Amino acid sequence: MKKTTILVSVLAVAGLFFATGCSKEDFGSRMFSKMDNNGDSFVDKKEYIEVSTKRFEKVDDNDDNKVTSKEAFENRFAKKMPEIAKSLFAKYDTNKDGVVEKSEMLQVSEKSFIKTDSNSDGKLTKDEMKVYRQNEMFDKMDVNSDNAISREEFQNFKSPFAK
Ligand SMILES: [Ca+2]
Ligand SMILES: [Ca+2]
Ligand SMILES: [Ca+2]
Ligand SMILES: [Ca+2]
Repeated sequence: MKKTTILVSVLAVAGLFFATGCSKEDFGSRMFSKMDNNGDSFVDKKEYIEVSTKRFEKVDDNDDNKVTSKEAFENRFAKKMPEIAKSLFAKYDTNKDGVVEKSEMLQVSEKSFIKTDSNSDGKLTKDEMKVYRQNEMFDKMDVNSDNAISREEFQNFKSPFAK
């Protein structure tokens, strides 16, 4: 169950980068530098949560701090990757009422930060992110194991958690 949470949040970030296909190294470092806002080579909890918040605000079309299923599925990302959007929505909607409130999103993000911070020092290094995000999910998606994810592999990837 915990693994599911991590993988799903990985998928969200990965979606930003795989649209055009990229190498394994690229994937890790681009994601990391995107999250490391102040460039100190650590991603702290604030930075981590900021990324989730920005994503949330982007999807929350009418700015009421709630993401309805309509908002969640009628955007470019969801149309391109409906399976991922579905898993994400289910993951964030912790009370299963069909709406993701900002407080739910923050809770889930905080949990996944704690899980990724394997030495519990409150900061994520590139390596910690690598272990948790890059490998787990990259290997799942890299169907032919050539260490690169093609656009096709990305598009064919079906979340094992979607019904
Ligand atoms: Ca930082
Ligand atoms: Ca809304
Ligand atoms: Ca909810
Ligand atoms: Ca750490």
